Amino acid sequence: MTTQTDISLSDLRETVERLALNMPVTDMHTHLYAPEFGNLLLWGIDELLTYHYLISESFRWSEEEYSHFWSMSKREQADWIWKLLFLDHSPVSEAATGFITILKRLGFDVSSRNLDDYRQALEKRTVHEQVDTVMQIAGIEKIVMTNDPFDPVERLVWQSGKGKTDPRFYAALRVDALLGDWPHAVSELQSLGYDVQAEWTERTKEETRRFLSEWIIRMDALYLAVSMPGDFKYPAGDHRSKMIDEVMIPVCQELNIPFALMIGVRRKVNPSLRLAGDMSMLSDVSAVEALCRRYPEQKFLVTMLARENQHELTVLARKFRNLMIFGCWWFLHIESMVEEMTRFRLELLGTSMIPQHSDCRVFEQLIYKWEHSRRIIGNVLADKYEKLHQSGWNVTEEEIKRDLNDMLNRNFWRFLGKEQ
Ligand code: HDL
Ligand code: ZN
Repeated sequence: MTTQTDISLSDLRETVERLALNMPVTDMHTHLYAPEFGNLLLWGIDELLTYHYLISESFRWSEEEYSHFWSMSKREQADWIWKLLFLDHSPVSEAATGFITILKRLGFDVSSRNLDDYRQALEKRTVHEQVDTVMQIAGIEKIVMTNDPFDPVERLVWQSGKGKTDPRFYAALRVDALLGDWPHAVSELQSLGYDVQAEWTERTKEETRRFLSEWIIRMDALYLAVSMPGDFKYPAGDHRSKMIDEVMIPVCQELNIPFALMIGVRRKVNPSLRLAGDMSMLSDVSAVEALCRRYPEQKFLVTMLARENQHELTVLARKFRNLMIFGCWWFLHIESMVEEMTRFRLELLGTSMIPQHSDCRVFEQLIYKWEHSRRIIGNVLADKYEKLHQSGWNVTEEEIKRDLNDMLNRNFWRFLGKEQ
């Protein structure tokens, strides 16, 4: 029995915060790429400022023509956003404050507000240096990418065999079009040499399963992922239900990987905003319930986008051990929602959930998305430990580390059957 380090009540909160800030993390859903993916890996000041979250927030302050904005260079767009969201108005939104957190943690003089100084400092760095620096600052040990074989640029990287070069980066196969845009998926699959038709024939099912299996194996994908609008109903006898039942679940079971469902996005409600034009919508938790009940041996990673679905989804996770809820997704990745969701998830599930993923698109975002979340997760945990302490249950430093490691790493790897 190792000596457990008792902690006094007065030191408890500081100890939890320190451990929460320093626990290495597996970030199990991001849009980041390993350096081998070239320009798919976004980093640096202009990419950070033109993050789609900041684009939509900027347009609230401007009558600028959307088309004129999109005709600007990346640097001109970044200058426009910097003026509107940082100089003309205080950067108090989560994404704007996040940019300031990044500047600070990269060691820049935030008070100078000199964008060109920040740009010049980063322009002296290589992408490999920046990846190493940012992962070290943010305390990120492993990153799961979002990988799309229908993206011709990305496909080339995999076909060249360079996709799995960096051991810190893992793949997740993302196949929204198979569920949400079948006609497009058919033409893509045909162009890749799969014998599929729009009609739901046995051959088409067999070939679509072959496509998924071959890419999961090529990428060594940790899970199969889809995002869907909140109108997802299951079972429904529609294309989505047939694709899930007759193609996706069989492949996940054959290759023993989880199926990740990200539910509640309504795409392109304002097409002029492009990637920034998506919206959240209420979803039907009973669809997840039906899947978990129908496939008790299949592991489901699930996150939903509407705040209103979160409590019911958390209660559902109490009913199905093959359901692992994860993250505060997208519009929920704001401090107030991370606080609210982490608190009731802990109160309903204990530490048997994955409280956060970053969803980063630009590499340095790891710094703020994780620092803000770590502080909140630590603070909520400290509240719970203090309550235990007052009843005479004194958590030790080793137990705090265990709990944090479960939520920030091991729950994910254990759910994959790949205990780290
Ligand atoms: O579909 C998704 O995975 C979402 O995370 C979208 O990529 C969204 O644009 C996003 O970046 N959210 O954070
Ligand atoms: Zn995402």
